[in-house]
Amino acid sequence: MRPVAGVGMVGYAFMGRTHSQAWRNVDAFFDLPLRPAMVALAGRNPEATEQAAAKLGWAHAETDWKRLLDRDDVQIVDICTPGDSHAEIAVAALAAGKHVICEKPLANTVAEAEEMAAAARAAAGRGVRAMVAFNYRRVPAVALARRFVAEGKLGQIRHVRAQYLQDWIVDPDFPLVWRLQKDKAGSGALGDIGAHIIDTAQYVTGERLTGVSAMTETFVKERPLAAASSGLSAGSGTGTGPVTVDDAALFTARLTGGGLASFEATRFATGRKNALRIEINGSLGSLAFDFESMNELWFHDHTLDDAEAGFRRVLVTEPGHPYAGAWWPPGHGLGYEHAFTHEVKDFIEAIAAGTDPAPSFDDGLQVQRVLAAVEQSAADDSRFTPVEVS
Ligand code: SOE
Repeated sequence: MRPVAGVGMVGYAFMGRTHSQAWRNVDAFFDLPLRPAMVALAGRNPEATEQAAAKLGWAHAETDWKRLLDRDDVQIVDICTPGDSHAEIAVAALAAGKHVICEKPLANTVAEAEEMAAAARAAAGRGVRAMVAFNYRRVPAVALARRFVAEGKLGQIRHVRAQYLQDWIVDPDFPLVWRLQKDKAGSGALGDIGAHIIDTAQYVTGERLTGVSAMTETFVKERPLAAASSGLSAGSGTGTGPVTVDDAALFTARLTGGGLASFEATRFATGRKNALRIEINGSLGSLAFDFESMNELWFHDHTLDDAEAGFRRVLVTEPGHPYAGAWWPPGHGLGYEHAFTHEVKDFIEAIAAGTDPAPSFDDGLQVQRVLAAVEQSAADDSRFTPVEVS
């Protein structure tokens, strides 16, 4: 009989639902050293939490996340709340000896992320593990891109071009949900989706960003107040309120290996729904990925003859591709939800092996530092060189 790892999750909105399906399915598709048990779901509203627990597959509902820390049948705490509560929950859970998986971005500020990373380092000494949930690392094509770079197929990295494009708040009447409020979300498109492309770029290249030059913009500055919200949609209440985060963030960066990178994160790219894109150009070849075609990785081998070279599509559904073999026959493809399943699989394996999972809270802190640098650079107008408009 395998030992059981009891899970307690906080939050049940969009991310809570993705993580719940991951906990529900992971043991059915992967051979795990520990059997995850969906012990309890925590939320503030008793009725809504009970309903969500029943629907999503949790055995119990708790109305205070602190109750999860008192439960002996909970060994893992999964944090799916807005960023303003990540630090408090994660630090308390780690101190209580619970392994922690925390949604991204790790925190709302660098100070909070530093506290969380320090707590994770201390906990690791006691065999307690912490991971930040940058799910796109676990898309098979993205993991394959990392493998290609690590194998040296790209040579020296010269360029990274990363974009995360969405359009769900283009309508100025779309309400002021928590993702548009700085006190809850920390920042806007920057932290919510820019954090993903920063992590993806650092993960795939194996390099770090060493500095940035940035601009951000809030196109719609006032919005209807939100009534009850669910996932990314919400009804409007009465009155309006200020949008306190960026709608779009653009920045350039330098990489540790000497390459140059550009990043664009926006929720105003009409027609683009969830286009996390990355192109990497190296001295020996290039890679390109777009989440809207998430089962494909494009690879150009520059060592080939001119006549043969050129971008070719790798359909990342073969048994030899990362994670893919656990699912369907070649060509049948995976979706958004699978990356979350892969994430908890890797987390459980790291817990059982007594190793630090990746991305660690230190990796999350590094991303948080980049986010803060982008905000600082964007706020500094002296770096913007005006051009006379004729
Ligand atoms: C909203 O922009 C959002 O749900 C992000 O919060 C997620 O991290 C991303 O995966 C999809 O878009």
